[in-house]
Order: sequence, then C-alpha cells, then structure tokens
Amino acid sequence: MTAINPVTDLSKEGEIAVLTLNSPPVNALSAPVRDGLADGFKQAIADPGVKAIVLICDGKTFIAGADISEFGKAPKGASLFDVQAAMENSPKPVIAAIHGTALGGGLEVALCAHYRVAVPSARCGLPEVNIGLLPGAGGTQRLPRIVGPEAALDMVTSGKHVPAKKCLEVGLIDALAPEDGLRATAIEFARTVVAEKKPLKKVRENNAKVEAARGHPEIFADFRKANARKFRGFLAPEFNIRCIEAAVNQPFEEGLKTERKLFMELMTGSQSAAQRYVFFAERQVWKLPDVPDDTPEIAVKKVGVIGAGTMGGGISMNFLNAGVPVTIVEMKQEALDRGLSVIRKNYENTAKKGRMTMDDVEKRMALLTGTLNLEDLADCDMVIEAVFERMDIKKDVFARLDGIVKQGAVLASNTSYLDIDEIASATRRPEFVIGMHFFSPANVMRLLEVVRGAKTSKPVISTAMKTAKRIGKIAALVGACPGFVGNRMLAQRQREANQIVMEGAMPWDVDRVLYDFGFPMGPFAMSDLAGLDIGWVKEKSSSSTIREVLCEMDRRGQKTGAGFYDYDENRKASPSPITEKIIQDFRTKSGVNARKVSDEEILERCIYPMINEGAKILEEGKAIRASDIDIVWINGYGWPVYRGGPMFYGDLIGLDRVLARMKQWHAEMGEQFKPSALLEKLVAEGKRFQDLR
Ligand code: T1G
Repeated sequence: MTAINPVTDLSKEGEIAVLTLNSPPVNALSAPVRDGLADGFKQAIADPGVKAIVLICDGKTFIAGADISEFGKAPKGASLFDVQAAMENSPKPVIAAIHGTALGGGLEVALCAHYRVAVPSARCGLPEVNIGLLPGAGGTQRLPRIVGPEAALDMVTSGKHVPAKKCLEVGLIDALAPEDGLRATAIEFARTVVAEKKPLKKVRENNAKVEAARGHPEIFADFRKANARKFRGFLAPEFNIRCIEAAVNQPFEEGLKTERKLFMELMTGSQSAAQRYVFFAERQVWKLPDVPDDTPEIAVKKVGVIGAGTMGGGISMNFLNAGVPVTIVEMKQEALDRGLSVIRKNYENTAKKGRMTMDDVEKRMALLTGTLNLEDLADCDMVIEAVFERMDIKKDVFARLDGIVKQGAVLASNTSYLDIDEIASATRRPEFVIGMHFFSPANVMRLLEVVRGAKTSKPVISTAMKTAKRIGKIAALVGACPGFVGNRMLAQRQREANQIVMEGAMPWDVDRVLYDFGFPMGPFAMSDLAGLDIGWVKEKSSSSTIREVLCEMDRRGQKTGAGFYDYDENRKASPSPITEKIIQDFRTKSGVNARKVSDEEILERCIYPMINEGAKILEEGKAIRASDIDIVWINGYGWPVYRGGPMFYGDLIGLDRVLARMKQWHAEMGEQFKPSALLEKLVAEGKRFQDLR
C-alpha cells in the first residue's frame, strides 16, 4: 500500500489497483482529496501491472460532495475536472465502490467511472439545490443521460437521496454488493470487466435518452408549472432546470459550458451564500458550549403529555412516530375522546395519502394511552405540559406533577411565552424543569425552542436537545425571557405592521411586501388564519384596536369568512372595502393623517426592529449564536431560507444601514426603536453578527 497523501492510499489486489480515500467526516472533495485522486489515478494508470482501478472510501460514507467550507475561498489543489477527465479517459476500467452517500460532486465523480457498485444501504443524489447551487461538475449533463430528463429534473430540484436499489433500477449503478463485502465485490467486478473485455462506458456518450427528449419542450414547461409554487423565490431550481434543458438541446461539451456559467452565477449570488450559511448553522445549533456532548442523558422511554388539544395531540404524535409510548392526560372525557380521535384521524389521512400503512397507524395508536388521571404519569421519564397559556394554571399543574412524577424525570412546559423560572418555582426540583416550545402544527413544524431556566441542569438540557433530534426536530437552546427568541422578535414585526397600517398602508400592502420578500404569508393573512379572537374577550372589548373592531363585527378571520380580508367559499382572500373603511375611521378617530408608506419603508420597519431585537437577545445571552436565531426564524416562522435568516440578512444588507434606520426611528418615533448596544458595537468595529464567536 502506498500513501499518496494523508487522505489517499493506493494498494493493489493482483492486477486491480484500489484507491482509498479517508478524509473524515464525509470524504468531501477538499483540496487534499482532489490532489490524492489526481496523483492516485495518475500512478495507477501509469502502472503496467494495473489492469483496472477501484475507487473506494473509508469512514462512514463515499464522497459526500465538494467541500462546502472551501466555497468562496481562493481555489487550491488539483482541479476536479482534471480528476474526472483522468477517470473517464482512463484506458483502464475505473469502478466506483459506493457506501453511505454519493452526493453532489461525489456522485459526479462516480459518474466519471466506467462502472459503479454499491451496497444496498447506499444512497445517491445531487442535493446542490439545497445549498442554492446546481451540480457544477457535469452532473446536470451526465445524470439525464442515464436516468432520462424527467427523473433528472426531479433529482436535481428535490435534492433527494435515492436508495441504491432504485439506483440499480434506473441504471445509476451497475451492481449491488453485500453490506460487508463492498471492497471485495468491487475488485471482483473489476476483474470480470477486464476478463470479459467489457467496454469502458463513458456516460457522456450515452445520448439516447436526451435525444429522445429533444423537441419536447413540454417536459420542462409542465415541470415548471407543476412546481412554480414550491420553487417560488428560489433561483437554484430554475437554473437546474435550464441545465437539464441544455443536456437535451446541446451537445455534451456545450451543455457543460452552460452548466458552468449558471453554476458560477449561483455560486457568486447571495441566495447560495445564505443557504450554505444555513447548512452549517443547522449543524452548529446542536453544539452547546457549556453542555458537552458527553453530558449524561436521562433515558426517555415513556412520555406524558398534559392536554389533548391541538398542541398536546401534535406533540404526542412526534413521540409515537419515534416509537415512544405516550400517556396523554385531559380533564374531561369528552375532551380526551376528541383529542384521541384527532390523532387517529391525522394518521388515517396520512395513510390515505399513501405516506404510511394502516398497520403503521395501528402501531402508533397502540403506543398511545388516554387518561383523566394525572397520577398515571408517575413513571414517565419526560412530561410535557401543553395546557392553557395562563401562569396560574401552569404553576398548579407543575406543583401537582412535582408530587406525582418519579424523581429524575424531565418536567417540560410547552409555553410559548411565559417565564420558565416562575413555572419551575412551583416545584421543589427546578433543575428538572425546562421549556420545550413546539410550533403548531407540532407534528409538522420542524422547530423546537428549548428554553433553559436559571436552574435547569445540564443533563436535562442535553436530554431535551437529544430528544428533539430523536423526534426529527431541529432545536435551538434559548434563554428564558418573554417570548424567548422567535415570539420576542415577532412582537417587533407585529407592532410595526399594525403601526404602519395606522400611518397609511393597508394590511394587504404589508402582506404583499413580506410575501414578495419570501414569507409564505404576511402578518395579517396569518392572523386571519390563526383567528383574530385569540386572547379577545368579548365582554371586555372596547373598539380600542382595529382588531377589536373586526372581532366585534364578527370578522374573526378565515373561520368566519372575513377578518382583515374577505374570503370566498374556497377561502381565497381578497382586500376588504369594509376593513379599509374601518381602518380609515379608526385613523380619523385617532387623529391620524394617513400618508403613503413605501414598500421599502414597510419592509425595513418590519424587518430591522427584528434584527435589532435579535442583537439584544445575543447581548443578553438568550441565544448562543446569531445563526441559532436564524435557525429559529427559518424553521419556525417561515423566513425564506435563501435569505439566510434575520441576522444573516442584517449582515448582508449591512448592519450600519440597520443601525442608521433604528437611530432615525428612535429619534422620530421613540424608545421602541432604541438601538441594541451590540449592534452599535459591531457597526463601530466594522463587524458582522457572523464575526461573533
Ligand atoms: N462539505 C464540507 N463539510 C461537510 C460536507 C460538505 N459537503 N458535508 C458534511 N460536512 C460536515 C458537516 O458540516 C459536519 O461537520 C460533518 O460533516 C457531518 O455532517 C461540484 C458544488 C453527507 C448526508 O450537499 O447532506 O458537491 O458539524 O452532521 O447527518 O457539484 O452531511 O461535524 O463540524 O450532516 O451523517 C453537495 C452535504 C455539496 C451534502 C451526512 N453535497 N452533506 O449527514 O452528518 S456541493 C451536499 C450532507 C457540490 C458539486 C457541488 C450530510 C451527509 P461538523 P452531518 P450526517
């Protein structure tokens, strides 16, 4: 065995050379890996004793793509294209042996081999679209030549990881190897290719499928139409489609040029920069500076949920989906029955859509127990309370839990706003109390805000975070403060959205600006969806806000067919002349002279105070890092991922610009715009949130 470089070895099994990469964690195509491949292939091809070459990786996976951390930096090392050319034009058969994931540049390298062998658990994909890019090493030209343009469109715009068995069916791989026999099988395969003088298959010459699609532009028109809503705002999906179009309509080399040009446009753009930032932010969020990974964890084998309403039901489903038994508690039999039947109905609907079997439904329901007795939670390892959002009720529940649940169990509250420390003070074990703030619908929304109290212990924090990962959530650890991270910043936006309407804009103007920015829905349409009467008490209503006036007129949102908007029978929203009149009357009553509020001002007034509040959250230590705040907003509040999150966006547009506006509004409109000290400091030092470590 010869060490080509620290991450590449070359060994020989008789006449078969085996080039082995070993660059943890995922054998990404870093400069050393590219150098190793270039030198390794050169040596193997030049070695007269070598008749074929097997490329294989040590560690948990085959090459998982280009090294994303190298993007945007000065290029070093061998060119990937040269490595691919050496493989494809090798006079000796090259076989790629795949385990784990062959993704992005990794699959593109494998597609330059003449044959591919994989273990059944392997998966292949071109997920570059998930980081705002496209396969930039020939993937958009070679993939459709194997799987056809339609399947290629689906793979490059979804970024899905295709299981090896499916890859075999569609011709992406040529043979399967036993899970524990990849290396031996690949070497044997190579020997067969040599012995039987099998052709050196170059994917680039495989034109049948792309030629068959020539003259059928409807393939692309239909695909664009079918996915317009899903791809809204993103550049990368459209650029990927254009590359597949080029594969159909242009000769291979021309198609490669088109791919290169479009790749560089995305690579140098802000969307991919944002999505690459989010890629690493989603991995950073789990790293807790003062709670090391090896912190002891409480084993969670049985979970209790208090409240079988919308949140309690959704929370329970997460655990049932993960195979964890749940006992759900309600006060009244009727409410319990309703809660249990909603959970079953949700599962049955999923089964109807073919996303699970009825057997799966029954398996999950068999793990669920309903009860009216809180005492039935005594042996739970974790209890999550999802009762009415009132402090007195929460404290009463926690005081009772304290007397019932076994010592050492995690006592969690799903409060979305209230003080975790005060809730914990109702028990004699505040160190076991933590906030686990789910987002509605709790079985769908990916985000979990894990709220550490002043006394919450590290094992409890570690348990909550690891439990979040176990139930498929992305969790951000945040500090206890009103509204935590998400709702605290949301309050800034809601306040300004309402204020801007008072000053002259209409709710649908504000919603349009935020919708065009990339949010799935604006604040007023969202309020209509949630219901304008949340927290509204009819008896106490005094027409003191536009929202109160709407509720008093029974315009409580979509559910009453009218709110800020009017809704038709299909719940399609349209600006309402009634609401417009209410707002104008309200301004007159409040002595406000309406003025034209520009779209630019609407956007800045809604977003900049959020960024400023995010800075305050960081300076108070209520979030570990700025990118955690971005993870909260992207996964819990619909912030468009291609804008990286509010803190990344602040860095992108320039914190000096945000500060200047905050100072202007502070002077013009008051304390609510007081700039964060951290924001002032970063601007003074010419730094960004991303520079904070
Ligand atoms: N580059 C750099 N670092 C990477 C990486 C990559 N491609 N993939 C993973 N890591 C790091 C990650 O940050 C983490 O680091 C550790 O590896 C483990 O990752 C020319 C342009 C492979 C399915 O998009 O999807 O090729 O936090 O926690 O859950 O066309 O990682 O430990 O310090 O995610 O087991 C295309 C990205 C690149 C695949 C493994 N490839 N990676 O998941 O581990 S663009 C991708 C993944 C490209 C070419 C183009 C997943 C995984 P740390 P992890 P995992």
